[in-house]
Amino acid sequence: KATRSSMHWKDYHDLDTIYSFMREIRSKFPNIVRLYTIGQTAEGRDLKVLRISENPRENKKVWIDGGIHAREWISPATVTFILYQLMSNWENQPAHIRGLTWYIMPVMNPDGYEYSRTTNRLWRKNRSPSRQNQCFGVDLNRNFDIGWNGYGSSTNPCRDTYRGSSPASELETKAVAEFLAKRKYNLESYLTYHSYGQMIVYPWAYKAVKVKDSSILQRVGSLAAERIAQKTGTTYRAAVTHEVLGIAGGGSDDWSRAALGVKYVYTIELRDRGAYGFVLPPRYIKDTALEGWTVAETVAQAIGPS
Ligand code: ING
Ligand code: ZN
Repeated sequence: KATRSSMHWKDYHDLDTIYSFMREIRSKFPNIVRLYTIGQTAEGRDLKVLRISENPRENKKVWIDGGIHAREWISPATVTFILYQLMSNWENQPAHIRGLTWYIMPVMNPDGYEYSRTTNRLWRKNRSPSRQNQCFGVDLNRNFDIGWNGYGSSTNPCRDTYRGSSPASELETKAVAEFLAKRKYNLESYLTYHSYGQMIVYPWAYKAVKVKDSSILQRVGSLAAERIAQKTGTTYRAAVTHEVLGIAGGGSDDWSRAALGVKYVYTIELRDRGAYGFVLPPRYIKDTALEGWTVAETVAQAIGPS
């Protein structure tokens, strides 16, 4: 069982190590794991998604992504940890976990992630060049085709929240949106990991309106927060996005609800609350990743067996 792996959660990893880990998982579980390349970035890197499923035709589906924002390194670390939690003990997972189809994309913004690792630690966007001026990058979490109207986003390519030249103008956005649109049948949950703030938030972000099912989303989010507090002692808050983070259009979470009708839609803002902010020291990875896993587990349980 104990295969040697280059992966661990004592430090952050580059894209190659994360992609090797994904290939390793696929070769260890060839019958239930599929590795997709769903597109390429402006700089030519692959966009990779793993599917874990014992019954892709029938199972309810959960999508998990990380690394939409380059500098939020704890997010890919958490999503790879979720993958590890699932696969290190797959045979003993409860029915509500084994009975789901899991789509896992640890790094939605590989160009930005590598740029943050090598050049500018606090880079947020992708790295596509602007046609308007000398600036680079679009905020992928302002680029989805929902409420793409300027609230909480910028028309200026030099800004951190630049929304792009049009909805889904970016290769990353397009690849994810097309992949998911084809698989929206039975897609029960969309989970996207960010940092920081220690919050579990749900739609809407693009308008100050309550989403249908908001009481269920609040209940399941609060339950996840309670379990996190029990496990690691960290306080997370479950809330509506627009109430705690303000209005912002073009988010992937809102898009999954509006365009695909996904029910359990959450953006998870991992640690911390600002002491280290995006530059969370590696000693906090394990517990923070466990908090992220706890949210996924709680949502899986809420969905129930297929
Ligand atoms: N937070 C999110 C951001 O994109 C968010 C908050 C979620 C905004 C959903 C809009 C929609 O700004 C971080 N930390 O990136
Ligand atoms: Zn983010």
